[in-house]
Amino acid sequence: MNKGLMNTLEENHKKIADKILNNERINEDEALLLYKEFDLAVLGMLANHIREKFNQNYTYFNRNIHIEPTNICIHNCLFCSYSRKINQEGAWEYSLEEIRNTAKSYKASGITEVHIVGGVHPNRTANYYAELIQTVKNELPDVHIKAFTAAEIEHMAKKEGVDVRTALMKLKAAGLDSIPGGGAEIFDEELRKKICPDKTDTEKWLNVHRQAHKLGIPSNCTILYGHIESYEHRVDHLSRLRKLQDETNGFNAFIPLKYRSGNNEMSYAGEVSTTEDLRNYAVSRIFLDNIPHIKAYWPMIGKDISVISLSYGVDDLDGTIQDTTKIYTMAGSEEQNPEMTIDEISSLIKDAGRIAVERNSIYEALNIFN
Ligand code: V47
Ligand code: SF4
Repeated sequence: MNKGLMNTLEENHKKIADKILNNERINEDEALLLYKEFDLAVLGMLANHIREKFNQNYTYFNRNIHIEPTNICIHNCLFCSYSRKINQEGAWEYSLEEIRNTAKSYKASGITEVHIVGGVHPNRTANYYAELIQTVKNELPDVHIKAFTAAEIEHMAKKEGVDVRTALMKLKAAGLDSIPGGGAEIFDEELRKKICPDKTDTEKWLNVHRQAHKLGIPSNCTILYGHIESYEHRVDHLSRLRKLQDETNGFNAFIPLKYRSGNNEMSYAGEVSTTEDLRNYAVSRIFLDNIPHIKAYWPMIGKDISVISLSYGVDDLDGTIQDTTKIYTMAGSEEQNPEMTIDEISSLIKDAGRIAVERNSIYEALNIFN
């Protein structure tokens, strides 16, 4: 780290910076100070130190598509712009045949991952979703299937009348390879009641991921930030994730999801600034010293901020997407048709001074773009 910059730090800030540079774990109080008192330039340098310890100068992406089987959802998350009730205008529900045809249309496309997430449908069981996975896998046998948030898994197990572990085993037998990080929102129980009152609770979310990791199914994790939470809430959230990772080591990536305020019941909260996004990426990178990757999900945050985030701890930009997801389009993201070619995504990364690496879903390098 830049010596001149280090010399300008106050004594207690210097102690924390030294700890980070010596690769020592920081505690919750220290993380709070990072959020509240540290200069963004200092945070960037500290986060970059950890980022390069884990991932050198590499920045990862993959070739992926999303399938969103339905937006019909039993829950009522106030930040959601996407869900509908049965028969409500704007609701969709694809049949297995339609999903088969979608998968078929990507046979020769070079994609390596299908990300499948939708609303928590009132009637769908674990057996139905196992069939859905099998349907996609039959068409795309070599493609990694990352599917279903903990909220969907919890509900499909209940509908099937089985426990979460049994549901996960059924999904795995059908071809599930990993689980995405959605549904975590914010773990603080009081705040969770305010923004997603009837959603899968914190302990259940953590338990789905714990059970998955124990079965050898890796997963991602997220936070929904930039609404009505405080820095204390964010640190508590990160801390619960770090604890679970100490126990299971099953998380591949952490994805901070910025609250987007378009067309939902929390629009009054507005959106946080770009500086706040960068601060959040940096503190997450520093605090989560046991999760190898920090992802900027570009359809949510936009291409421009994603590229800047590579200097604030981020080492992964998700994928090419091919205009297959609507969650953030409906919440007012600037990326209304999220799609990037390999050329475009690798050039963005190279322009930021990083080495672009096309990865598979478990972060093995497939192609390096120098
Ligand atoms: O759980 C919903 C979030 C999540 C809004 O694991 C919103 O690789 C911001 O988890 N503003 C689903 N966020 C998406 C998700 C995800 C996305 C990309 C990659 C991965 C991965 C996971 O979207 C939900 C919720 O937290 N969300 N509405 C909104 N208005
Ligand atoms: Fe349903 Fe997910 Fe939207 Fe919540 S965020 S209402 S669980 S689709």
